[in-house]
Amino acid sequence: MGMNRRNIDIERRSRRLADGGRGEGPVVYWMSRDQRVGDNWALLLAQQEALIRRKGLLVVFCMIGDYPGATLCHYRFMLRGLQEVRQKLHQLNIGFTLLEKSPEQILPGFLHGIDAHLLIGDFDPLSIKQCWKASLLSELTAPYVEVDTHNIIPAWTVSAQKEYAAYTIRPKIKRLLESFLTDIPAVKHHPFACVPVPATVDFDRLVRNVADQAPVLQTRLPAGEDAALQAAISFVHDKLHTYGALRNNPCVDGQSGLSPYLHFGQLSPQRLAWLVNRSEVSPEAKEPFLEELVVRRELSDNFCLYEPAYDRFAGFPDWARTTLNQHRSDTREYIYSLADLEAGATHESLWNACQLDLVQSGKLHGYLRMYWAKKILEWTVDPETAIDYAITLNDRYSLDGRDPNGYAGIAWAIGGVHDRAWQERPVFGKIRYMNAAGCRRKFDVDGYIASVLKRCRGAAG
Ligand code: FAD
Ligand code: FO1
Repeated sequence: MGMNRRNIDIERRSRRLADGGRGEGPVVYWMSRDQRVGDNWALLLAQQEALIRRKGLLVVFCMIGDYPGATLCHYRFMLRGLQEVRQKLHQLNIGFTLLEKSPEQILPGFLHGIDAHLLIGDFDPLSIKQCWKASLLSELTAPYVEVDTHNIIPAWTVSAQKEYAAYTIRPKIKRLLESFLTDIPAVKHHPFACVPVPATVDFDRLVRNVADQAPVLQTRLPAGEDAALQAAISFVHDKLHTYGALRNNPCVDGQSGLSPYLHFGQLSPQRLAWLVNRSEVSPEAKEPFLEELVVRRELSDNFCLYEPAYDRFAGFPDWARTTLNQHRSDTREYIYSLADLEAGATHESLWNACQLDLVQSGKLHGYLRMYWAKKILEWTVDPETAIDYAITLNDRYSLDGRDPNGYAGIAWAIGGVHDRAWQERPVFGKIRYMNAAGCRRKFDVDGYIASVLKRCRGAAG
């Protein structure tokens, strides 16, 4: 790929957030969402600018200890991934430093101190990131450019508004996908040294401490971008061709299992889609997977980017808020507290098995997630409590939690977001209904429950 083709590919995924005075120091990539060296358009843009201006290149990660909903299990997975990032960057003569402070507190001073030439950031629609970005913009002196390297087509390019459903965003994505779904160039060895930045934290000790304290999960998914790419290649080679048929059956391992890698940015969705497209699997077999990976995932980012209330009742569409309001005073046959739900102590054995599975393995099968969240609507006093409990449990226990896919998924299940009105019934109103009987018609519920109990009893030892 010639330099100009490469430049165009890199630059059209970026947007300038602020002008400013370019310092004499290194170009800085503030890494947050996309925690990988390979297939990272933000890093590629940062390197391109550093090469043109003959500057050093530094990657900075600002780690906060109280990321909303995160537990030690999540930090262990993330930090192991960041260890690999640091090592790969070192081999490329690119600097890496982890700052143990919130970005809006530490970045302006840090960048000023090293007289940063330019700041590159990666795109993330979540409100915590929007807050970090807004406060940075008010204090920065260097220019600041944002790159969407989490979506194949940048979220702001796909649509300038909140999309109603998959069928409204799909044509907008399909029209652009051909031109954006390209191969991704590799980062080069960087010829200009970056002034060594005094490490503010003993990174390896931090990783060891977190790893020692975090409870062991059953999934034991190996973290990091090398393992992520291996898992992606194996999925495409071994499971893609049966994905369409098996993906809704929790009793078989028919889904990719790649969401933690995608959530922490250890795997590029573009690389995954590229591998799928290049595989010799039939187009019909590719379609259902690309629909989820590209359309549903980019629809979730669109929802969180353009709906500030993505995690609240106010974010539900009008028809859903109306119908849920009309059924507020319906009798709830069962009411459970957050503690009841967290302990999987309800009257329904399938739901309890789902919750046990989620807690023990840090993951719940995509089909069961829909049923799991909908029952929380049915068994709590009101929809506000339901969305609050569902988000709390999903973010606390799921390795792929704290993600736009989760907020959109829960809003879909409880608030009809991206869905349509269904047959009206108590409590749900016209929100799509799901129950254990419906699951029994789809898969071997008793088999699933038995497998969870066996697996978890084994873990309980
Ligand atoms: P696969 O079926 O193999 O799909 C591959 C990838 O496509 C996924 O990793 C994901 O990035 C994307 N994808 C698949 N289904 C969806 C979907 N419905 N919406 C958006 N993207 C999708 N996904 C998360 O990443 N984090 C969450 O916290 C999360 N919470 C959810 C909560 C509820 C109530 C619901 C209904 C869905 C939720 N999802 C969440 C979406 C989906 O269930 C998961 O992405 C999927 O099950 C992850 O497993 P997988 O990677 O094996 O999926
Ligand atoms: N991003 C950061 O920039 N700093 C953090 O300390 C941080 C912690 C964290 C913990 C758990 C988790 O699931 C995500 C975390 N993230 C952090 C954000 C993550 O990198 C993703 O950007 C978002 O969660 C996805 O939108």
